[in-house]
Amino acid sequence: MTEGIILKGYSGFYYVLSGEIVYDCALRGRHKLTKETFLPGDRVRISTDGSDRATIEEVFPRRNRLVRPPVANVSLIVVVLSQSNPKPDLPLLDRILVLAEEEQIRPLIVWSKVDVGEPEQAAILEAQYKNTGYRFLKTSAQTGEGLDELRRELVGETTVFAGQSGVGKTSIMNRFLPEVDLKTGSVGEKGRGRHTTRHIELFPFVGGYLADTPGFNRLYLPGMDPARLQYCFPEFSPHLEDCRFASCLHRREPDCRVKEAVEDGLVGRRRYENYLYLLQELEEKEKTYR
Ligand SMILES: Nc1nc2c(ncn2[C@@H]2O[C@H](COP(=O)(O)OP(=O)(O)OP(=O)(O)O)[C@@H](O)[C@H]2O)c(=O)[nH]1
Ligand SMILES: [Mg+2]
Ligand SMILES: [Zn+2]
Repeated sequence: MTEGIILKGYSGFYYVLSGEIVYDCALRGRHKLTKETFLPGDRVRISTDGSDRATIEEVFPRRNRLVRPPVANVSLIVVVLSQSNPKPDLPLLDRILVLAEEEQIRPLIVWSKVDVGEPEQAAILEAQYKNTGYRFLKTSAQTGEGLDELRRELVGETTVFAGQSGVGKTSIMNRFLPEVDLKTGSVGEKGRGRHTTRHIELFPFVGGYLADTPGFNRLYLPGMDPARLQYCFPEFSPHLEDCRFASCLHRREPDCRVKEAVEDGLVGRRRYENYLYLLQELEEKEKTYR
């Protein structure tokens, strides 16, 4: 018996890394019957017969799981925003950040393509995130700028690269894993550059793992209590206790300290507007399911 991590699954079989060896694994009978799916990132116990084939005997409890991409035990989400083309989609970024907060995954925001973009525009957008505590890094897969700094952030982490299609997620990963040579696309070209990345696989890297994600331009929040949304905006937290009403959702209630913080420039206005938008979306979802 030995322990390992699922790197990739394919029609009922799994590649499991244990030590230096990648085992080709089938499931033990009872796991085949339960419809539960195992994901890249799952920690497992396997039995081997001395060859490179093995059987998954047991799956350990997960710390978390993402639906998109389907990966378990994620500790870091690198959200990639292009400083050039495609234009940064802040509502999408905020959705990913809310998801990360909900799943207790540390987010790191990476500006890509800084060799071609406009730093002034990036700085304006970044100002929206003051007092969030989120870190921003600048990178270019073209020139290599910022990649050493990014690599240091990835040590020991199970990292998912997320963000719009065409921002350069796969290009960054290829700089880190040149031997893998993942397929990249080009922005704007018909049929290419859009969702070039399809398969989910974890790649060992600096003591942790990296997963690429097919770009998405739409992301729905999971069903969550609308009252929890405020806690997914870290820059709100110093103000939440001081609103007049304990039940304040920071919308039209009087004496709302969050709204004051927006007026005082302590909370980014676009962040606040995205909060209101997501709040409404969650409330509508609640109505439909009730
Ligand atoms: N100038 C410049 N172009 C880049 C950079 N990184 C990526 N690109 C280009 O941007 C395009 C898209 O890059 P990808 O790495 O495929 O983007 P992606 O985020 O993986 O896209 P999806 O897989 O569709 O989600 C390609 O044409 C890349 O050559 C960069 O740092 N600088
Ligand atoms: Mg890609
Ligand atoms: Zn309030």
